[in-house]
Amino acid sequence: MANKMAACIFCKIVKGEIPCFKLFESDKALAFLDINPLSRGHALVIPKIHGEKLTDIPDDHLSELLPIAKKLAIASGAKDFNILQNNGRIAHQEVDHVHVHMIPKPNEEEGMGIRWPQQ
Ligand code: DGP
Repeated sequence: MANKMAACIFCKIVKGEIPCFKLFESDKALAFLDINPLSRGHALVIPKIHGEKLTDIPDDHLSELLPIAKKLAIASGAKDFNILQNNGRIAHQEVDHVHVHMIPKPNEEEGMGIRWPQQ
């Protein structure tokens, strides 16, 4: 486990060893923009403790993630959005540290109403 944490990209982001565009932080969770966004404002919400899959993280850390994703969805200004959480390679998980995607969808009438300057 110690080796996996040392090599984990998202653990390095939590420790400040790799930069990110931080959107929100609490004692147990961190949210930042996805480096390879599917849309403007695509954000990731992660527990600060390391765990590869949803089943590896205690409930009191998991329970923060969805409310943060909801705050980010509201803050993005997007009317429509996806919340995704992948577990395992067959389920398209690439980074082995639990993360929730918040992916704003373009508004057909107004275009993307995302308020964040980056991307
Ligand atoms: P998934 O397929 O669910 O494991 O998605 C992993 C996401 O993580 C993918 O959309 C790209 C993003 N990602 C990978 N490395 C980094 C990084 O170093 N910084 C940031 N901000 N995002 C990353």
